[in-house]
Amino acid sequence: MDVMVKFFLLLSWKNKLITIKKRLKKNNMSNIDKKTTKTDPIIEFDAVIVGAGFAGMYMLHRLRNMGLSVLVLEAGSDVGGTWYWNRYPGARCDVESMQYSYQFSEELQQEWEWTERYATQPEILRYVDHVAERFDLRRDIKFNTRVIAAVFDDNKNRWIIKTTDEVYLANYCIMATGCLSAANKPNFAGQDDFRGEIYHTGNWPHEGVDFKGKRVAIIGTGSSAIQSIPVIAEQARQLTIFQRTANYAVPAHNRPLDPEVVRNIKAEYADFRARAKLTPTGNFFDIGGTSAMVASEDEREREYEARWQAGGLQFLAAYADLMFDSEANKTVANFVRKKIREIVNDPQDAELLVPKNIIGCKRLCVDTDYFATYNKDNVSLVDISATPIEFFTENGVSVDDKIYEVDIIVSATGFDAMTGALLKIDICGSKGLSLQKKWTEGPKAYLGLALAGFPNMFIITGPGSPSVISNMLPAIEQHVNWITDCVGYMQNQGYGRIEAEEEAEETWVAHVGEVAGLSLRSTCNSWYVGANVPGKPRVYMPYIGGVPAYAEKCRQVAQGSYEGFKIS
Ligand code: N01
Repeated sequence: MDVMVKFFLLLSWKNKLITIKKRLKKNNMSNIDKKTTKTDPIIEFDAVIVGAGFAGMYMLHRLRNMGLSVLVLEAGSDVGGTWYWNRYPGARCDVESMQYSYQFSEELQQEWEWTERYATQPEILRYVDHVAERFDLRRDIKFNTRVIAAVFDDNKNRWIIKTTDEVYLANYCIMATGCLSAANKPNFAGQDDFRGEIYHTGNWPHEGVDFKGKRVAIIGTGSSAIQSIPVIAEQARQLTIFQRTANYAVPAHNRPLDPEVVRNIKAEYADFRARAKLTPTGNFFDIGGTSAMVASEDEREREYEARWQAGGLQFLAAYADLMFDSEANKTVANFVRKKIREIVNDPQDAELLVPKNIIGCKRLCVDTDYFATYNKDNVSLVDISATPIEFFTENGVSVDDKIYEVDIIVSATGFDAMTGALLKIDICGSKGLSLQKKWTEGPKAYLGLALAGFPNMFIITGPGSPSVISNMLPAIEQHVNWITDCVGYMQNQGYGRIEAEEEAEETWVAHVGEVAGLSLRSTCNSWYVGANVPGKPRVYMPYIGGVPAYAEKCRQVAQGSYEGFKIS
């Protein structure tokens, strides 16, 4: 959209606003009948937060406790964000539940009882429901409301935020839109011709899908597919998996939580959390030796085997150089390849399932019976690495001139990660600068938190912050705490406008790129670099300099009166 169109849009909104009955700050959502879609819009808030996942919920709690008027706008019909949408069979978190939870309230973390080492998606939804009730969050969340545009008003230093029905004003606009929330739905030729059902794992129907007796296709072999394939294979008559790139997965060894382990962690939860924050990914992992290349072959095998038996993502914490030295990486990749060949009976399938690339470059998956599922009679694998899916027909999927007839197609094709949810909103900052334009060559953000040219806007776990390569819950809390302190500082000092300086942003973005270049993580076609979405600029998006260094940088910026920001 060009600048003039934006200008007229802005004008039309302003005119519309004049006709809208003004309600003053301090109004809260309890005055609205949330059940009606046509509300008389409350137009002015201190802060509008977009998204009611873990990030938006905690942001609301913090800002409201400061006495600010806050509204959360959420497209879904309830809280939960990624866990609200990702209801596919087998969905569960691959970060251990005792660590994948809020820590801002000691009472909350003491009272909540997780049942399994890795929480299922329904259990996580029960947890977010509990949090929403406990902190009375829903009264300030407007559900079924999608934000379609946000424009900064330079004269008033505030945001004009447009949903499908309404317009809101806010001094601060905080994007809690999630890193993995915009589904990547490849446009397969003929998909409208297909007479069966098509689902995307990231947008799963609430009523579930009945696979019993059905012939099912799954496209993709990322984390979502790897979790859902064993469960769907139990129900479907025939399951055909279309694999473009083989993926590494390590066993979860999920189990009910041992009450004694829980008691021990809870007895020193704050300390446990503090120790986790000292690790590169913010997870309390058993971190191994400094170099796989220094260890003997026998030592390495013992170490990898012990970690394989222990299960989970800490497998890759065996040695500190695994993600930096390709020879070290090969030792652990070969270990997993050997395991895959041992598990999968059919040698041809096994070879197709053995990944050829760097382990940990794409996100490591954590599985339950994934590779063993290929030994089932009703499961088959189709290699589409050289011959992609050509088109869908009325009754199936065509690859290499062969039609695979199916009743249901499951697209486990992932997300337009980190930038997709933000770019879906027409965001226009100071002096008509659009986010689309700013990010033409890839995302740029100061600390992954704020954008030069977009005053009074914050992004929770945005590109350029550890976010997706760290434990998301503490990452969210760290950002929310930082933003809360920043807004508090602005209020206390009587300031009305804060904006990242272009130079500070450029320096940070260059640092993010430089650090990424040191790691093997940036060397493959992963969603971390945007490779899964055709036409997306290739930039390594998360910050991999480690959680402690990142948190220290954020602390220093705040302590230095928000160094790198223009404040007025
Ligand atoms: O998505 P993905 P995901 N034709 O992008 C394939 C988090 N998560 O939803 O690798 C054919 O990883 C694509 O192939 P390729 C976690 O961070 C967490 O599984 O691009 N195939 C790939 O195999 C994870 O990393 C949890 O060649 C196509 C697959 O689809 C992230 O979400 C659970 C294609 C997509 O894999 C994303 O995981 C689930 C096409 N046109 C997810 N386009 C837990 O906490 C894509 N593919 C457990």
